Amino acid sequence: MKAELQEIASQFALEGAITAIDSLGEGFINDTFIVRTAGDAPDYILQRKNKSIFPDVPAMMENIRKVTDHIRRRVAAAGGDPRREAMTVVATRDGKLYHVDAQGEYWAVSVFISDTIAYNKADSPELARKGGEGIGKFQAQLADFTEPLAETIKGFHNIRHRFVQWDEALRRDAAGRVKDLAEEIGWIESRRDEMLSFWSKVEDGTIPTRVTHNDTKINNILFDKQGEVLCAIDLDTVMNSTSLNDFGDAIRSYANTGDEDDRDLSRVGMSLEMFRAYTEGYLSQRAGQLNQAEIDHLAFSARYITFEQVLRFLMDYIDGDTYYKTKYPEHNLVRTRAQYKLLQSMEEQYGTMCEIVRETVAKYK
Ligand code: GN1
Ligand code: MG
Repeated sequence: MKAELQEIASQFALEGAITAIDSLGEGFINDTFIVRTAGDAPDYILQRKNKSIFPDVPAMMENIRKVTDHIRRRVAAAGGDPRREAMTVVATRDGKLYHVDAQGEYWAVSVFISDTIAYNKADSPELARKGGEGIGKFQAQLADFTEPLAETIKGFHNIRHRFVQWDEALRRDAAGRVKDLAEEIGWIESRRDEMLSFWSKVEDGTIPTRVTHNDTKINNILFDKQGEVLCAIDLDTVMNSTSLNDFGDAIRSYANTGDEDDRDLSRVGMSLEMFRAYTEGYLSQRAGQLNQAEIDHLAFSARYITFEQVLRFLMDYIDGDTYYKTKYPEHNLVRTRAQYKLLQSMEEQYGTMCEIVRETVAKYK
């Protein structure tokens, strides 16, 4: 494998000789490596992109290039350091944004930003506030981005589309698991109408479509050693969607007192303190730009995305674990239950969440 990785990495226009290639990170979808180089040259991130999940890797890489070029220009104009505050995609020696290996696998490279930290868990409200600022800034940097973006995964956060997949998964019952999941399936069905009714506001334009990251869990944000946000990474799902998805998905990640796949459900719940901190950071950057419908649905978006995540983990379990990487046979079911506990905790505290959003908007608008 080492020799093959070396061969693949050498297709890209890297500075400096390769000294080592190691596995990196916790992604559920792609395989990620760090390529170390000699001397002053930067290190690099090498990724095998999951082509069964991203059917058009070239279009995805084109999205990422456009968006990171735009951010780099904005950072430079604001007097920042574009090499640290933006992702930089590295092309192959013949100028392509990806390399296809002999097995037909797609590979891509970006510059590794050194002296940074990627957290798997938010351990303080201060970190959550900074994370909120980071995504707020990311959305603000892209507010004037007008180039078309490809839809890299069809209907990614579109619950109407997810319900079509869900109904098919139940009908297929590929792994014969449906009979044992009556309770869990009930969690999804009892919320179908409420979730679709939220989504119809996106469909009719009441809630606008913007450029969004779509995968804002905490380990997709890079912090420097002083705890400041440098930039958002993992831009595979950057697309046009509602900015609420980025807020909701971040709350799902930052404000969970337990782990995404906690077996101990007593650890799982939504921390109002972390919710408040993230909301503060986010709205400090975005309060003036969001319309009233977005503000009115900000708290609900956390329920929406967490519900969607329950559905997606359960659907993958029903399908026989074909989408997410799993570490043990029941992993997707454990994830389903842990995310459902988080959803219930959000539902219980929803009134207070709405109140916090109102107070924070008043402060920053
Ligand atoms: C996946 O790629 P990664 O691990 O950052 C997934 C997200 C899920 C997340 C759950 C393309 O994110 O949508 O919310 O796992 N990405 C894709 O942790 O499906
Ligand atoms: Mg990731």
